[in-house]
Amino acid sequence: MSSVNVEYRNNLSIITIESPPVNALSQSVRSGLVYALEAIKINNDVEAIVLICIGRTFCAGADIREFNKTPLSPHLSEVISCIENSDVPVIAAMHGTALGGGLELAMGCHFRVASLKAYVGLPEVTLGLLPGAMGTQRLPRLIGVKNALDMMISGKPVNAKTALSLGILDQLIDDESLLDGAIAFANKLLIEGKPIRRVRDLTVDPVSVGFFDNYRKKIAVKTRGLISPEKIICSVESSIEMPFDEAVVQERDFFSECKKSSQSKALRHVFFAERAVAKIPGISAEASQRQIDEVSVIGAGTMGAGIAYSALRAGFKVILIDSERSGLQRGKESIKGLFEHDVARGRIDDAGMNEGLERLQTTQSFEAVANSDLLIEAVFENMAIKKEVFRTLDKFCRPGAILATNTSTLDIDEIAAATDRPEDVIGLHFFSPAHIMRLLEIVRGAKTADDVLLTALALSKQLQKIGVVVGNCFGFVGNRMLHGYGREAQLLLLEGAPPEKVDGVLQEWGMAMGPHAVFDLAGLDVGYKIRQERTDQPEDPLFYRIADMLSEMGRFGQKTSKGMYLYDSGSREPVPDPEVQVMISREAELLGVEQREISEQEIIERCIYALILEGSRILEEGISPRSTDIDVVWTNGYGFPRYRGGPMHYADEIGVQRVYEAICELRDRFGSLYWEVPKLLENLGTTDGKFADL
Ligand code: 3H9
Repeated sequence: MSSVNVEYRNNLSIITIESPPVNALSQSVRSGLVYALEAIKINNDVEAIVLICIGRTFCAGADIREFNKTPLSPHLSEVISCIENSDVPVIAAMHGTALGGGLELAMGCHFRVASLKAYVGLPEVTLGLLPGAMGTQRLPRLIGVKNALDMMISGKPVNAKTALSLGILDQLIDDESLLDGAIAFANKLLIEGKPIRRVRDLTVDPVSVGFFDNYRKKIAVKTRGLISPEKIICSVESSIEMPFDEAVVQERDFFSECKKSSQSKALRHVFFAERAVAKIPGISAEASQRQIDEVSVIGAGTMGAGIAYSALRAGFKVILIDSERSGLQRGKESIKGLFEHDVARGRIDDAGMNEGLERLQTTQSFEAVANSDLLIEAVFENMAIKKEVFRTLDKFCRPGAILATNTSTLDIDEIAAATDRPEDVIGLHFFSPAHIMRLLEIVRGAKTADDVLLTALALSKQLQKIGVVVGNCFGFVGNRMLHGYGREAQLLLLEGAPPEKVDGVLQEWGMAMGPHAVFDLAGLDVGYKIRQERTDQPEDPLFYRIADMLSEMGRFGQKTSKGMYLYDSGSREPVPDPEVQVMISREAELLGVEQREISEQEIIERCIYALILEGSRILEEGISPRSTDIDVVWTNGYGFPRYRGGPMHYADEIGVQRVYEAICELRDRFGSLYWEVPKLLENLGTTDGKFADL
């Protein structure tokens, strides 16, 4: 349901948009606005118009769901032009988040006021787009080229105070009285006889010679592989070089080019996938969340400290528990260090840090955590140790407390069985560094209660993370898929592709880091220990051969300055090591693997198709209910390029049939130990199916 209403108050008219949940500018809102403006036009008593929204926010932009359909009239730019051409002043009154087309609409108004807590921004770049309703032309006119580019290229909204100082807003208003404040602002304008200010008529301040080239260079690394940032820059360049009307035609062409691109489709896919994860199929309608006020973290190592810090930043009371006094001291210091780092970055002030540290308690005694609502175990990745911790928690914790394990691979049901309350046990798989990484795998055990799952999902939001519910199996979704991806990266070494080539090709393809650099970062010993503990390893002497050898040599990666690569002291830059290359060649000879020139295409297909194959198995086994969940895991936790939408969307985009056929070829070439094709993939591949349709 969406509506645009007009109300008359004395000499003013108030246009109200109500289109839940976020007042997106759908076709019905756009046409409602045009009708409203026409109705007001014939009322000669109206001297000013206030445009405001009902609900939690001002317009959050164009309706993204319409982008897959044929554009419907009126176009947002036409609506904005109608507003700007109005003979009486129009004042946008914003609250919540005025984003994308929402801010463009406001910039078409003659004045802008906003509540103190409002945010405004042009985040189109995050959807692979550029502002397409004249935003690339109006924002530079309002706040200058550099500031406008910074906002559009980062896509990050700015708060109301910053927006006022930049010149986007004309006045801030108390949150409770936005409409009254906007009306008072309008009346003041009329009394003072302030002329209408049309942003299109402003001129853009010139920039220095070479400014745009330097800007391009500055953002090159961050925007690697993306199409829309360059379009934004070109469009902003035109705001200086072309008349407004010509520049907006070009902007519109750029917009439709970007909208059609596979990058934008992928980024829009991720946008909706990230919202869909919170809707878990099959949850009882009666289930409600449990109350969480106090969180205890067991284990004060790097992971435990990172989790504790996230919980403190989210406002929880936190107890950190460790058997070693020295471990607790280290944990406390690292939490303090994380706070200080955020203070230095301006993310929190001193008072916030001190208040946060006051909410932290440390202890060596399990009795101290008896009343906690949520307990997160983050001890060494070993089943016997974890079971012991859960037996102890079962003994001490109050009934109804949620007992979570941060295991990255182990069987949740086996851990839960160490307690008399398996329904309260859940996996919360944080990624390292826990206070930074957005992904949280929420592992549902066979007996995990629905209200525990709901609470975990709500918690992920409070921690500002994306919680994805996954089933219980070795490595869950992310690490299970990583296993196949890493295996291929390892095999490619023996077959003749040097580590820097494998990494370079995959990075160029879009991965945030190459797999060998990732394993060096995570610690080669970590994967080694996990493989040692597994009883179902394939009988293949080539399997993770090089990684295991390096680990046995004590070359664990960055932390020992040597792994697959060499690292200069204090540097994270991987340097190829000729000794490793000699070792790989020698090992290949010993194992009878013939080395050859390996093409870039083969590197990409072997690694990425291994991901898709494992993703298919995960779907077939019901470990993930939706392919979109897998995409969210990989784009948020493993550096898979968002602009490719995640492995399953990527398969849909290039054609599942093509992927299926290539995997069949790989199976015929390398055998079915790793490349056995699951029925689900075969069905999709032979019926022109898509993962999105499952
Ligand atoms: C644009 O404007 C292009 C123009 O330049 C040119 C046009 C010609 N459309 O995030 P939430 C849905 S591009 C449709 O959970 P929150 C969302 O899917 C756009 N639907 O809430 C979800 O649905 P469901 C530029 C949208 O409070 C529900 O609303 N704008 C849109 O955590 C709640 O969303 C943006 O990129 C939309 N534009 O966060 C802003 N936005 O309940 C995108 C949301 O069925 N939006 N939905 O799952 C956001 O960043 C956040 O939604 C917002 C609220 C911060 C607003």
